[in-house]
Amino acid sequence: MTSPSDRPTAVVTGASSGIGAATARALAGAGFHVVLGARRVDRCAEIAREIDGTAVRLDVTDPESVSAFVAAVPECRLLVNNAGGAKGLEPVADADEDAWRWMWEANVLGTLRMVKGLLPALVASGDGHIVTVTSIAALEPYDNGAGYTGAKHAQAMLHRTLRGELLGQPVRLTEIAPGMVETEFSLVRFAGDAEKADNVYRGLTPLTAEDVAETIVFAATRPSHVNIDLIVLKPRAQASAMRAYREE
Ligand code: 8X3
Repeated sequence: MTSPSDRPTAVVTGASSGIGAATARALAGAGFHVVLGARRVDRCAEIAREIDGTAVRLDVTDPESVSAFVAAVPECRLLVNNAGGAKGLEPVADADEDAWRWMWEANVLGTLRMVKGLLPALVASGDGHIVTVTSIAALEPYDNGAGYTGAKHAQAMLHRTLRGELLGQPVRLTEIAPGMVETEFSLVRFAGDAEKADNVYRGLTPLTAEDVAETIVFAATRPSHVNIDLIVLKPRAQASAMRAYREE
């Protein structure tokens, strides 16, 4: 695959919905050729048609899928590590090992695989940029969330380590750490239980996927010498992972 024009190429993982889909649209609006990767490639293809981008199937938990994806993307200026998520919300004493394993695979090893695969192209671009969507769960612990906060802390450490290791290389590194964003995130966390998912955002106005996408575009469109290290964004009604104000 080659870039269909002289637009710089941006890769967005987890691009079939939520923050990933909104970011793909926003980056296209900012002049990027966006390669959308996700397991649900049919949804990516619909968005790709809309924004003149490209859809490629991607499961970041599968090394072979990542290799095939990377082989289809010879040029890359911007990588947005957005794929990931949470499964479950229970005390450590009741932790489900399979859920923890998936969270590690999707958030940590998925990011590792994408970075390793696309780093040569990002360096070769002469002006590369890695944006990793972590979470406020990468900044603080919260009750019942150790599987997810542990994975997000590890993902953030991977990302932040690159900031030192890549010094002298033409690659910027931005971490985006959102709090409550109303997407499929909670539906996935609660295995499709819509009532539990809705309850997370009850009585307050959460961030939208577009709110997060706009911050990513802001970071990605600064001049090349400007590295936005970390953006933390939360709804006005949220002070921390465990403390929010809700209208009854
Ligand atoms: C999502 C935010 O607070 O549910 O990453 O962990 S939180």
